[in-house]
Amino acid sequence: MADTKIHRASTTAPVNIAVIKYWGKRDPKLNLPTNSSLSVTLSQADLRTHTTASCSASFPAGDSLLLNGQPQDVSGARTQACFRELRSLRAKLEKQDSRLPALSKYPLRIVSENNFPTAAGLASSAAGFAALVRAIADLYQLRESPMDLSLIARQGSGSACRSLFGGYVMWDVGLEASGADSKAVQVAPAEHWPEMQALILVVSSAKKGVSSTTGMQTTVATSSLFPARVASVQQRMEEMIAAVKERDFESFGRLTMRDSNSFHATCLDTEPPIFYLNDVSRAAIRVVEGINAKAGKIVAAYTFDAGPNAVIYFEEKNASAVAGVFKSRLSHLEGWAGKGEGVTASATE
Ligand code: 2P0
Repeated sequence: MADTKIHRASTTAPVNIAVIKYWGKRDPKLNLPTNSSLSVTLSQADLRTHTTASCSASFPAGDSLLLNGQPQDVSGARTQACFRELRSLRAKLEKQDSRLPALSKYPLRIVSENNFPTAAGLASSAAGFAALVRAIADLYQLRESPMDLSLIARQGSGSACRSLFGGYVMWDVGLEASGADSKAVQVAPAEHWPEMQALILVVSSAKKGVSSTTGMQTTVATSSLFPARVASVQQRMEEMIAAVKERDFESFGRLTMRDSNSFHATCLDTEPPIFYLNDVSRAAIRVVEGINAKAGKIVAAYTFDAGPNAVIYFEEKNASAVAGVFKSRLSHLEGWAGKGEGVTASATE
């Protein structure tokens, strides 16, 4: 009898915010980076993508994807690469066991919801592709590990490979031209550093002006500062891993802020220049500088992705000195007052 059943699996994936940034591809087709990166996974209670993948022989031909209720184009090379790799792993299982339904041949229907602004520099593509890959892998009952799946998610969006794990996650630059070793690994689980918190200042939920993909390609092609950044990032990576392992917040914070500034410096050095930070972002930097000066040490660390929103890391014991000060200082600024909102996320889970 024909299989007309609807097969379905649902999952969620968290947002990750890099403290050592990915910016630059050595292979744009395979999303192979120019340097390793490291991120902190945010709590899914606050920021996450929820995705349901279904497939059925009874669906009309063609794969589809709905994001926040809007149909998305799935014909792009990145989405296609994810679908192709996952189908091929499922087809292998079906070949080994002929009793399995031929899900690899059925049209896929993906439905995703973000509980945060899409494409506003809040790593939406990271959680989005990670959830898409995991939902289809679950639907297909694949046995691949999160590390194996990270190789697939990376092809959807580079930073997505880091959203398949909780805690502190490194994406290894890898050496191979095939990309087979450019995967994500967990450096430490969330429980390792439960004191870590993140305050997210949503300065603007508008879609960003220059997409990360275009921006980083232009930086690689035109910035003379960029090679210096790549040359220094590996050393910073090693120091960051040590800081996480030792729960050394001062080193973690110093390296986080240095790396964010180095990344935005290469953006400004790009032709034409890319401005992700705005006046509210710069005000947030000054507030962090003030908090740290008052404490006499680094108790708060800012980082900015491809947009003006700030993520401030701090330890729970300094919550009132950091989150409290932010709320009182920034509330008078235009762009923050009214539409600005702060989300305090437990940094990891
Ligand atoms: C990061 N960003 O490490 C850096 C910091 C933005 C600034 O990863 O082209 O959306 O899809 O591989 O992953 C954003 O880049 O780029 C990003 P693609 P992606 O989080």
